[in-house]
Parts: sequence; C-alpha cells; structure tokens
Amino acid sequence: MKDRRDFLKKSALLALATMGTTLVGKEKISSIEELFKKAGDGGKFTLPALPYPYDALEPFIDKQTMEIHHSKHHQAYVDKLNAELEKADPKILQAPYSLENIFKVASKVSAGLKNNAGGHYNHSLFWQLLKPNAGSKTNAPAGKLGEAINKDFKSFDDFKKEYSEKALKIFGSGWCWLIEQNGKLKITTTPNQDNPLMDLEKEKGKVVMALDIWEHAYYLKYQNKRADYISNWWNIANWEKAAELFDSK
Ligand code: MN3
Repeated sequence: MKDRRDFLKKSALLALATMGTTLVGKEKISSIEELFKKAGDGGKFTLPALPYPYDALEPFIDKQTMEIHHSKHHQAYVDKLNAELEKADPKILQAPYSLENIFKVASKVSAGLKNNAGGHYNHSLFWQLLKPNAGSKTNAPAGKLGEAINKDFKSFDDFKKEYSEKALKIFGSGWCWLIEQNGKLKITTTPNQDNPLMDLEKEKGKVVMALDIWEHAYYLKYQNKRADYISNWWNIANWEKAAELFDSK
C-alpha cells in the first residue's frame, strides 16, 4: 500500500516537472534562452520558481538542501545582482540589462557583478536540468544528443566516467559543464560562478548540461562525500531538457 502511494506521488511530481514552464516573477518564461535575453521585471531580475516542489528530487537531493539552495542562495545572487547593477559603469554596461549582455563584458565589470550574474544564470539553468526520478533505473540521453555523446565520448558510460572525474577534481567551488564547441561536445569546468558564456572563459560554448559543485549543493546530505553526490545526481539529470538545449540554435 505504501509503495503504491509512493508511486502515485512520484508520478504526480514527474508530471508536474515535465510541464515545461517556469514562472519568473510575474512573467512566464518558457525557456532558459528567453531568461538569458531578457532583463527582469522593471529592469530587476527575480527568482524563478522551481519547476517542481522542494522534496521532488528525494532521495537523491533532500528537501532542506533544495529549499536553502533555491530560496536563500539563489535569492541572494538575484538580490546582489540587482544591487550591483545600480552601480554598474555605464561606459561598460548599458540598460536594458540582460544576462547575455553582462556575460559579453564579464571581464570588464566588477567581480561582484560577474559572480552574481553567473550565480543567477547558472542556478536558473541548473533547476531546469534536474528532474524527479519516478523509480527509473536508466536515465540517459536519447535522440540527437544521445548520438552525439556516443560519437564524441564512445559511449554514455565513458561520458559518465569522464564527467564524474572532472566534477570530482574541481578544486573548491565551481561547476561542471557539457558544452557544444565548434560542433563537438566537450566536458569543461569553471571556478566560482563563471560559465562557458562569459567572455573571459577559455572554453566557451553552448551549454547542454550543468552540475553545481559548490558544497552548499550537497553538504547537508552528503557532507564531504562529493563523489556520492555526483553518482546520485545521474538519477535526476534532466536529459530531455539537455536535448532541448542541444537542439536549440
Ligand atoms: Mn549553488
């Protein structure tokens, strides 16, 4: 009986997570690309709603971690980004602001502006690249993205091994990415809240998958065991969303 209830709950969460639209402030943002191109409400950026409840990723990421990560950490990036924009140098960055325009001059703006703009974008993307797992043991990319991974990494298992190793090796806080660079998929990492869209990155490209490797993303449940966080994350990586990003221009 309990199993049946769990199954129904998980199915409902999965349906909710795949509806595809995320509320950003009062506006409906249907894609991360749209968020990237648009300034927030009245020139201010706002915290996007999660596309699933805080406990939807259990048991892989716990409810408390998700709640603090989204409502405290991500909110702080948004608030500080708005505060930084008020003192931005108009010779370098002009309104109306967008994350896209900020990343184009990331090497020229203040560290605070760069870090908080990166924090806002990276987390907005990360929430969409996670999804509840209703008990499926196989969670793998399909379609063109699946084929490209097999071509560029030999197999999905080889890709997983390389991605996990690179994520594990990040020194301190940062992000592990799957990007498309000149028609080829590549695994890269960045420190802090940098990302492959910033002008200062050596490894630039279109983001397909992202994993937050800050301790705040896993410490409550996994403590210092980053490897366990990474191996559990494969269960909830949203390959449908990744395929959508890969197929986008
Ligand atoms: Mn984070």
